[in-house]
Amino acid sequence: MQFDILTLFPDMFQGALSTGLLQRAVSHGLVVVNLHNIRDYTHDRHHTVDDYPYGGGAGMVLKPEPIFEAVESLQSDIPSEQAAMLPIILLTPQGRLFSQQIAEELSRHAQLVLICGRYEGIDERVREHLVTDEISIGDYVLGGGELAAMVIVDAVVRLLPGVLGSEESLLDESHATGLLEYPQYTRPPVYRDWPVPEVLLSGDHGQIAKWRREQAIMRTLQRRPEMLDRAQLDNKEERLIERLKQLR
Ligand code: 6GU
Repeated sequence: MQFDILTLFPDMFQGALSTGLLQRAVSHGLVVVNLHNIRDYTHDRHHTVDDYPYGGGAGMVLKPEPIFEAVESLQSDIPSEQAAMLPIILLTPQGRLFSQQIAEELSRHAQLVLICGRYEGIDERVREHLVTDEISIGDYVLGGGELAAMVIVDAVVRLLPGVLGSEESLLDESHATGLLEYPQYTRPPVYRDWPVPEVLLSGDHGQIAKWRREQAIMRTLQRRPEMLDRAQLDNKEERLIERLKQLR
């Protein structure tokens, strides 16, 4: 899978790309990340990327020309049928809220273009005539789309076949199951005064799976009850939840 990231601050990505899961995915050839400095697509002697807003007001607005030229240059590198399908995603607090489901959806594409917004805004014609999707990573304001782009690349890359050690680690995890994760323990069996739940030491894998599922349901009910509306639960689990709700 290939990511083409348009940014004014390509250096911000070096840490994220040179450590951990992403570094491994890149070095194994599972992922290609190309960073494109928007400033390189200017033609004036000062490499101007922004300008004053028409109508006045605070702050600067990213100019449309370098962004159009950068994206069109990428589109011209691939067959036109592919270019017509290529997602051009603007990272902005005004976008649709990023989620595991959107990560899964994006992971099915062979290539994504991510445009990192900066400053107080971006010329609306970029939205209207170039961008195919707008994504936000949460209800707070960042200085720019770079950190959001890294969040999206991380969440998408770990879904790609061959990136995680065992494929199983995807199946159990929060948001994939629609539940929060069950508590995990490792050695020692007693730390200070605090023992590991006995069932986990029992070797009874049936009981362990049952306990974990119950813990995941209880934790979700406590912390994110709205997630239970969309979780896949059997009748017995539905009854457990009703009983737990009575206890509260
Ligand atoms: Cl994608 N960009 C910015 N600037 N702020 C954000 C965001 C994106 N998502 C949440 N806050």
